[in-house]
Amino acid sequence: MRSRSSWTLPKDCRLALGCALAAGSLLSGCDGSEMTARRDAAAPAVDASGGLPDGTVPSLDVPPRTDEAAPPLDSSQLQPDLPATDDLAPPQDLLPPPLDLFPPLDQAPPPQERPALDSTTDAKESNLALGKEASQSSTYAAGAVAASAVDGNTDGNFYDGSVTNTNLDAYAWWQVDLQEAVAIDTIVVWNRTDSASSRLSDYWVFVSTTPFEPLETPTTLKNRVATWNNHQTVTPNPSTAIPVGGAVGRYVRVQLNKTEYLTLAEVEVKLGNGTNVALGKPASQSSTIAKGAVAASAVDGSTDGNFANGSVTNTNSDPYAWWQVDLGFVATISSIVIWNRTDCCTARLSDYWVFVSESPFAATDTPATTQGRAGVWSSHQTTVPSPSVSIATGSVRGRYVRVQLSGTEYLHVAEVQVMGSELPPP
Ligand SMILES: [Ca+2]
Ligand SMILES: [Ca+2]
Repeated sequence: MRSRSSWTLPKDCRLALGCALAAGSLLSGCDGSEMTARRDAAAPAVDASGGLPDGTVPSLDVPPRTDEAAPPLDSSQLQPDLPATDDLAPPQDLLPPPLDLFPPLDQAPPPQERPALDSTTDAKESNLALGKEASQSSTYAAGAVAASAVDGNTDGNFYDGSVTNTNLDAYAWWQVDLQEAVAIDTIVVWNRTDSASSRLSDYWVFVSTTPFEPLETPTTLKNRVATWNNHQTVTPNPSTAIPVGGAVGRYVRVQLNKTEYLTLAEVEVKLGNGTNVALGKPASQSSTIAKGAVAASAVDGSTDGNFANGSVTNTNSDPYAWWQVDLGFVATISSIVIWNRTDCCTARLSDYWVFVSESPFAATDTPATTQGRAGVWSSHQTTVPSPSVSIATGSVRGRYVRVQLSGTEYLHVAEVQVMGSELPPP
């Protein structure tokens, strides 16, 4: 809460000081009335609706937040429905084909002939399992290795060489090590499509930061501490998107609930946005130009960029002016959303850096000293947020988030949202 009685100078002095400040480019693009408006907003005279002193209520044309703009696609939208091959296949097709029916290795399509991904970078961002180390309870044939479910190819035709296949194991399983604990939003399981798809009709999905042991079963895992579980009894046709709700884990296992061959075309692990872990956390900045423009204004939950409405930060014209927040814990961060001031001076936020680290930043740190530091994630932004920009961070780990200008200028932000999830202690 900011003080409502912080300004005690007579009005004439207020205007004079406001003009003087404007003349010194303290608030370039704003005349003295802007400072007056700001001070009036902090004075008891302002009405509770946050209206301006002249009685009008500013309207902001705020586009929807980018993290809400794209609803997750339903897997059925991604792939046309395929015929239920089980209904068509004769009973003997329910067994894995004899080895001589497997495509000879020398005839298997070389990797470069597989469908090309639109963008390797984009695919890695959307599917964290891609290319990670996978294993399974056993491997039926050389062409059906565990890695086939993380090769980026969802083709479910076994003979195209991108489908896994275990032996007829009790509680056959497949799993992947993501190499880092992340907050998972969705796991998409892609089934074999050419036959035998009904083998994947009763299975579990587990997520944990603790590795799964080879002999663990759904019976033991569903009660294991700190292990997220989900029981599926619908056959993916060809895929099922399973909501995980931000459960944090490094290891993902798909395991049958019976003795059966386990075949998977692909398993995709998609990250969640998490929640705004910066909300209400301790924030600081290089300096504060006025009591109403404190660092906490950027983590108060209001993205209102109108300075007069009292939810925007403002430093002095400092060299490498900065704002930062301490999340209070190490989080896995998926994106950082920066909301700009909107009533004026938006171009001040046209050349800045965003830093993330597990270690605190020093007050004297500059972009030059910070950007190359070990353990610091950094992003250089040269586009003015209008009014906001969502900066994808992959799944970076960090506790401290800093926004810092590249030069000497006033820094003001309406809000900084750090989307992510708290990580359990290592
Ligand atoms: Ca595959
Ligand atoms: Ca705010």
